[in-house]
Amino acid sequence: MSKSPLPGRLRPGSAFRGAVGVGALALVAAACSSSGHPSVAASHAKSPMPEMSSSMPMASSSMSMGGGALPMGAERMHVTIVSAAEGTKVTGNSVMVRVRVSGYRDTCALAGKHVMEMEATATGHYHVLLDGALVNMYCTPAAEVSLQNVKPGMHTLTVVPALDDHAEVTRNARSVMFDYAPATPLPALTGVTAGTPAIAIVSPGSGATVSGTFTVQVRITNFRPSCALFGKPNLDGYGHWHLNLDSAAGGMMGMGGMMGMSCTDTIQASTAGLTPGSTHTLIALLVDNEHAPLMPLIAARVTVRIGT
Ligand SMILES: [Cu+2]
Repeated sequence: MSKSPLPGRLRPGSAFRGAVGVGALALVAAACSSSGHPSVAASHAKSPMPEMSSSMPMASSSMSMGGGALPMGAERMHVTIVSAAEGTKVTGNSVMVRVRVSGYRDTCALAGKHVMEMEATATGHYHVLLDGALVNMYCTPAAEVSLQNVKPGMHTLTVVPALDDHAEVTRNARSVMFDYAPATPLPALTGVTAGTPAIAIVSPGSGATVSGTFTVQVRITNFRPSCALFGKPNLDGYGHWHLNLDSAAGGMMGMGGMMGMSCTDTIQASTAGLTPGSTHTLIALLVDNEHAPLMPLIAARVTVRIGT
């Protein structure tokens, strides 16, 4: 996989930072685009977001980050940064951001699910970005962001309301700057070389029935999952994994169907929003720090039945 950001390759985050500034435009542009997710992963492109190289990188990338048209009501999804206060000096090696969500119900249980048009903006979660790069999705009143591999100095945290399919309401994003002045700086992590990375699903087993909240366990080899590196520049041999429902080829680098991401060998998944008796495919895929799937795709799949 690629090393730290290559010249000429836009990081999703750096483009997103621009997109926040043109949020209103992005919303209009997204509303005009056809619905559905552009298939990024399916193109087997090396760059996670090839459409960024188009002649309108900002509008195009924000549409891509939005995963297509934003449904009606998305403009009512708001977030407030309760803390940290603007200019806060952070001497520890993580920063806590407290968030209040309004206009929608904050939940991770429906992430990656197809939620009907009229209800699509009733639920969602929020994304946290560090210096414009996506760290993770959250559905709790507070989010802790590691400052591993972050240089001392001023940095920007951005909180964005997100739909269940991870489409971002960029117009309603909120940002705060903080001053990272570590008392005891973390040693920087550097890339490692290992064999060919692999991932396997240990449980549930093929054909298993799953209900409510259930655990998906994987076995990862030749790869170092790291939560501290979520959203940081890529390092060889490091990343994490995403659990997707039915597809790894949706918009936003395949994140349209993402139920969650993990840096351990388990993730808690939910059958909320899925029809009892239906069958679905769970896909565990290895991704880099910037959330782009490793290419060629390294993924494991298991088909499960949704219980009552
Ligand atoms: Cu991720």
